[in-house]
Amino acid sequence: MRVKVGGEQRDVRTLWREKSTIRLIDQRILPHTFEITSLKDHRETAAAIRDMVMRGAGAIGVAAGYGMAQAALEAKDLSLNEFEAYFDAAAERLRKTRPTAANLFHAIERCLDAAKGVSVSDRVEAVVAEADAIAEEDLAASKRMGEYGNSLIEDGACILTHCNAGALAFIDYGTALSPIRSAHKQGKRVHVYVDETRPRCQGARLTAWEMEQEGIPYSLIVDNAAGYFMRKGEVDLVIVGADRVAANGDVANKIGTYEKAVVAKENGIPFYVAAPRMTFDLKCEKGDDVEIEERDHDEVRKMWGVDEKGNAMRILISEEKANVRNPAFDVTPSKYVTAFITEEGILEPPFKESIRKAFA
Ligand code: RI2
Repeated sequence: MRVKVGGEQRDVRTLWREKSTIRLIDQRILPHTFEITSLKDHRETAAAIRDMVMRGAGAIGVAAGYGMAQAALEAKDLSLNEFEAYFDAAAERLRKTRPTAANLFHAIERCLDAAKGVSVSDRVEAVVAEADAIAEEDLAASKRMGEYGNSLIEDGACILTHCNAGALAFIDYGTALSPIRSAHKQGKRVHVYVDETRPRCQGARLTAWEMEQEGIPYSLIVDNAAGYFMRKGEVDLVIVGADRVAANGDVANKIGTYEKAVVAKENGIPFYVAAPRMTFDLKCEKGDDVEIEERDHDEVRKMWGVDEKGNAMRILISEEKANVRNPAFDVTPSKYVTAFITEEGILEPPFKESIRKAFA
């Protein structure tokens, strides 16, 4: 993606590998501060996934793959038995970071499968190559989702999106925002309604920032306003990303997605989910089988921001010990999904068949 840093335009990926170090944009401090940070070993990478230094299903999948590559490199001088024990423990550590996004588990399994060579050095080489391949595939998939999804966007369209399924949620381009980028680049006039997406405000902090960087017209709205604009006829289509799609087409995505989908259907507005192969979990039969992450209660009680002098701060907005529930995701039943935008094309209902045909 193109970003403006200190008055200069610069092309940057969300995260990348430099030997055994991962370099990435620190998403916790955007949009107020743009900073590239480093993760030196797989333990730091696991902590960064858990603490959401980077987030988004695609990005955490790539980070998990890179984390496996780091673990392999850390163990390169061990005996074969010791290597296996170290590598399996690293996989377990990375698996425990965030439970919902399918990409994370697919990436770890792919790296475990790659580590089958006879010698430790063969295994290290294969794992590093696999991690790099995952990143490049994700990049190619998001570009293709952009091209396919662009065909669904008419000149003048108003598009609602939830959370951040943009370049920051991937290596670049994104899922839901990739078609919007393509449409804008092609000269179509689009307007994006950006849900703020409490509690972590990925819409307000990240999607709005991406729209600013690209010069795509948008309006930031509070989560509660989406229904208002849909009912008024000001939204032509909804595009969201996904953290896991079950074999029957049920979608686990950021909390609040379900409500948007129901209101879209009620108002006859198409509801699209943009997701690559790595987000589909064909072993998961239905959405109710997806583990939904519950996060820290302080995410609901408090908000992050900067004061008028630009100093970062976190403020309490409720009773200090307010009783809280904080599910990070919800499940949208497939009947509310108009179609999936994937790197294999647009998948239409019946989804059991179209998903199996595209990805089995
Ligand atoms: P991609 C986010 O979760 C949201 O659920 C968002 O829709 C999804 O990841 C985007 O992932 P979080 O990681 O579909 O910010 O773009 O909690 O890969």
